Amino acid sequence: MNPPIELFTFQGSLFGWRVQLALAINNFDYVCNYLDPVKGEHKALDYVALNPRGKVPLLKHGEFFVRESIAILVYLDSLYPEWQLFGNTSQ
Ligand SMILES: N[C@@H](CCC(=O)N[C@@H](CS)C(=O)NCC(=O)O)C(=O)O
Repeated sequence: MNPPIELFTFQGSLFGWRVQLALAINNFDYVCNYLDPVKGEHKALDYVALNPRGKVPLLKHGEFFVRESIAILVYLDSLYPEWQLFGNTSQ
């Protein structure tokens, strides 16, 4: 996958797991950056520059950023029409 998918999350983040599960189900290659919430790494200036909400998960795909877990799943669906977590129909 070019550019690579990068995920920023915490160890044990339920919202991060949601995204990691979706990535794992389809064997997506991605780089996982674990931030340490105890050290406040999600509030550090370099991270807040990427995600002004100061939260995880954050998906970076090239210069495109998605900052909410469900939105990330929808974005992944849009990248891979052959893989549809949400499906294409109402059934
Ligand atoms: N609705 C957001 C929730 C994200 C969220 O609350 N993440 C938590 C970790 S599970 C977080 O970043 N907490 C740190 C903070 O709020 O300072 C999503 O689904 O992505």
